[in-house]
Amino acid sequence: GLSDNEWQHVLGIWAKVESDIPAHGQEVMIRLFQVHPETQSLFAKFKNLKTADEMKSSDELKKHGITVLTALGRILKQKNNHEQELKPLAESHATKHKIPVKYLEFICEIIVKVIAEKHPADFGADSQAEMRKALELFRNSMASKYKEFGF
Ligand code: 89R
Repeated sequence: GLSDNEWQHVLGIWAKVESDIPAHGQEVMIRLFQVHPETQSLFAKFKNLKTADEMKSSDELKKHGITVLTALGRILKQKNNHEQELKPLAESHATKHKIPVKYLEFICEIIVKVIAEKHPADFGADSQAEMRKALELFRNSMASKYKEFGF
């Protein structure tokens, strides 16, 4: 797990993400689709978006980015006690959307990169390492829930 101090830093950085959730969410989703196009094909509603410009002007994509980062923020704020928030998300992503753990790794890495680009002065190597640790905890919990759901 993370120490109290590490959680404090992680949530301090997350407050910066929350200063503009739509812009961060949009950037994360667009980057995910560009770097890992196989992830875009999982969304019936985004399959038609071809260029970064089309993605940028999609209200649906913007809305989804907000949904994802809001859900992740809620989980991070529970620190090590995220079971209740995490369970329904693990269930839908395992049994309904069928999202491999590998893809969770992709998006977590992209989230770190997007924060680093948007907040270079506040998100140095140590902060990045703390955020990676928090996201790894999230992914590990998702992976173990996935197993419970037989995925
Ligand atoms: C796919 C990661 C993640 C990844 C989908 C992926 C969309 C929160 C992928 C629709 C798909 C497909 C849907 C359905 C979906 O369903 O639980 O409307 N996700 C829905 O047809 C993540 C992460 C978080 C997260 C949510 C929430 C919903 C949702 C909330 C709606 C409610 C529900 C991890 C950061 C594959 C591209 C917090 C990825 F590969 F990146 F890991 N979701 N999603 N997602 Fe998804």
